[in-house]
Order: sequence, then C-alpha cells, then structure tokens
Amino acid sequence: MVNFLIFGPPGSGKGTQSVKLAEKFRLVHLSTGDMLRAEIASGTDLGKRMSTIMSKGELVPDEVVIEMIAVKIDSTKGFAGFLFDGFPRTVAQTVALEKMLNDRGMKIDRMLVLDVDHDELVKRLIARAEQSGRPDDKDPAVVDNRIDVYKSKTEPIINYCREKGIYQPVNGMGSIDDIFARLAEQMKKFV
Ligand code: B4P
Repeated sequence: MVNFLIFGPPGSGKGTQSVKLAEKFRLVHLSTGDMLRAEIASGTDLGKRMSTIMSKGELVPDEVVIEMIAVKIDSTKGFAGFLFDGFPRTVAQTVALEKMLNDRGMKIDRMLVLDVDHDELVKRLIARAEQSGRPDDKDPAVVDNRIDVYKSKTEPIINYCREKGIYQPVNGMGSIDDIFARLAEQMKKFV
C-alpha cells in the first residue's frame, strides 16, 4: 500500500486532480469535503451542524473527520493505497492519521502540495460558485476566511511533514493536464 496526501489552499485543485490521479494509480480517493457534503445532502443531524460551520468557511471539528476517515480506511479493501484529499487540515488531524495508518502497518508516503497564487485561487472559486452553487464559494468574505483558516490552521502541517522528509511541493499553476502530469511524475517514484 502507498498513501499520498494531496494538499493545498481552497481552490488549489485538490479535488480536481485527485479524481484523475486515483484512477491512474488505482488509489482510493478519500475527500473529507465530499464526505461532509454527502452528510449535509442526506439531512442528518450531523450534516445540519456541519453545514452551519462550512457555510462560514470554518473547519469542522477534528473528531468528526477523523472518525469518518477511520471508518473508510477499515471498510476499504483491494486497492493500491489511499489518496487523502482535503484531509488532514490541522496538525492534530495529521497526528491522528499517522497513528491510524501506523496501527494498520501503513504510513503517509508523500505529501504533494499544490502551490497556487492567491489571485488565481479566488478566480477559480468564484468561477466554481457559478456552477456548483456551493454556499462556501458564493460569498467573497467566506472565500477569504477559508484562505485565512488555511494559513493559520492547515499550513503548519507543511513544516510537520517537511521534518519527516515527505514534503513535495508541486507547481499548481497552469492547465489541469499540465498540473496532472507534474503530480503523476512525482507519484510514479512511489507506486
Ligand atoms: P474541500 O471540499 O476540501 O474543498 P476546497 O478546499 O474548497 O477545494 P479544492 O482544492 O478541492 O478545489 P477544486 O479541485 O474543487 O473543503 C470544503 C470545506 O469542507 C472546507 O472549507 C471545510 O469547511 C470542510 N472540510 C473539508 N475537509 C475538512 C477537514 N479535514 N477538517 C475540517 N473541515 C474540513 O478546484 C476548485 C475549482 O477550480 C473548481 O471549479 C475546478 O474546476 C477549478 N480548477 C481546478 N484546477 C484548475 C486549473 N488548473 N485551472 C483552472 N481552474 C481549475
């Protein structure tokens, strides 16, 4: 099993690239954003509480996403590994993921970080808002808050992973196909 994190600010293309990479490398794509949106769509109490948090551009509590990921890891068999998209988003989530994987004889093999300019992030999210109807994309103040939350709570994971020797920056500017080729080149070294 080989396990990757795909990492970057909101709108950096994590979700877009993960779908293509998971298919190419036969990985299980685990997106906490997609899992949370599915919970909201099914109208559960948990979904209702998470919807309020996400529509403000805040992170949902660590224990909620850690539990979701643990259930998925244990119910998935027969793949080459996992591609974690949008998880972890805090250092506490990173420590929990490492423990979860280590307890099952696995580890985080590589963290691929998409580097994208601030203006390009805002441009992509505004464009997505027109098609997706996602409430967290529609309001520019919420988009700004998501980017601020990324800087304060999520970016510190980069240093944590750099110290572990698994950090790999990737240029996230340009066409979807060009960025895909750069990511695939890095991943090939491990698969
Ligand atoms: P996510 O669903 O993870 O989404 P994201 O960060 O907004 O976007 P992503 O980087 O995946 O962008 P995408 O490929 O779609 O998070 C949403 C919310 O869920 C968070 O704010 C938080 O509240 C909550 N959450 C999720 N995980 C959590 C966790 N672990 N802990 C706590 N809270 C959590 O790309 C964006 C747009 O750009 C798309 O329209 C795409 O088509 C376009 N695009 C992509 N690449 C492009 C390119 N190269 N050129 C032009 N456009 C491009």
